This record gives sequence, structure tokens and C-alpha cells, in this order.
Amino acid sequence: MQLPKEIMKHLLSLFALVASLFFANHVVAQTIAVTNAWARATVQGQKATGAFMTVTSKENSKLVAASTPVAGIVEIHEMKMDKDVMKMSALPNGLDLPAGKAVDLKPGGFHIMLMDLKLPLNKDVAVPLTLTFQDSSGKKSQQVVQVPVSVQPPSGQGMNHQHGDHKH
Ligand SMILES: [Cu+2]
Repeated sequence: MQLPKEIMKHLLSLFALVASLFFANHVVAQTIAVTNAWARATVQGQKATGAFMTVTSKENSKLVAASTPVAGIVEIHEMKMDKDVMKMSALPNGLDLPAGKAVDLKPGGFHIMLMDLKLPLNKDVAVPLTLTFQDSSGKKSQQVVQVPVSVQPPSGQGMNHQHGDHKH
């Protein structure tokens, strides 16, 4: 069967359009936003510290691993009360990132533990952190985040509560 040339052209451009939309959607769907990242500065001789951030995934996903050249061991930790004692432990199955939910990694809660530090983390430098995510089909992807080092949480973090009584 031979289609007229004009129809063929239209079909081809329609096909290209559908393909590009599919591709664009696919890329957007994979997007995982990492914001407010920071790592706590260390003092002389300190071999471990924590990195914190807010992670929002558009699809159900998991943070399964992290790595950085400045630390020999990097683990995803959870801190919680156990019989009145604060304890932290590695999350064996990674950190769940439910679709559309902003998951906070912060002091006293989830955090990325940097251990066996190769050098002191001085404030005002930034360290690259490679985050490995796994989607619900098991497919892994990586994202590199530049994490600024600071003594305190960056200003604004933890103060983003909405005040309903503002009248401007
Ligand atoms: Cu820890």
C-alpha cells in the first residue's frame, strides 16, 4: 500500500511529536529534586559527620546509597530514641521517597553519615556527594550534589513553615 506523500509527511511529524512528548515526560518523571543540602563542619581529629538535605521525588523511589571522595564510608542513617537513648543505625533497605513528598534529612532524624573522613570538612567549602536512587522497577540512577559545609543549618532551613495569620 502506498500512502500519498503529503499524508506520509504529516504522519511522520506526528510520530516525531509523540516521540518527543514521550521522551520529555519520561525525563520529567525521573526527576528527583535535592534542595537545602549541607554537611556539618568537623573539628580537628573528627572522623565522621552528617550531611542533610530535602529530597523530593516525583515517583516512588528510594535513596539506596551515597558516596563522596572525602569519606571512606558513607551510609544512610536514621536517628531515633531507643529506651530514652538517641541511637543511630544504617537503613538496610535505603530511605523511602514516596511520590511527591518532600523527605527531610536533618539533624536528629535521617541523615547521610560520612565516616572515615579523608580530610577535615572546613566551613565554606563544598563537597561533591553522589546519590544513588532506585525507582520502583529497580532501575538505579545517580545524581551528584554539591554539598556546602557549614557549622549550622543554612539560614531558612527548618523555618519554612507557613504562617496562616499573615495579612499583607
Ligand atoms: Cu549517623
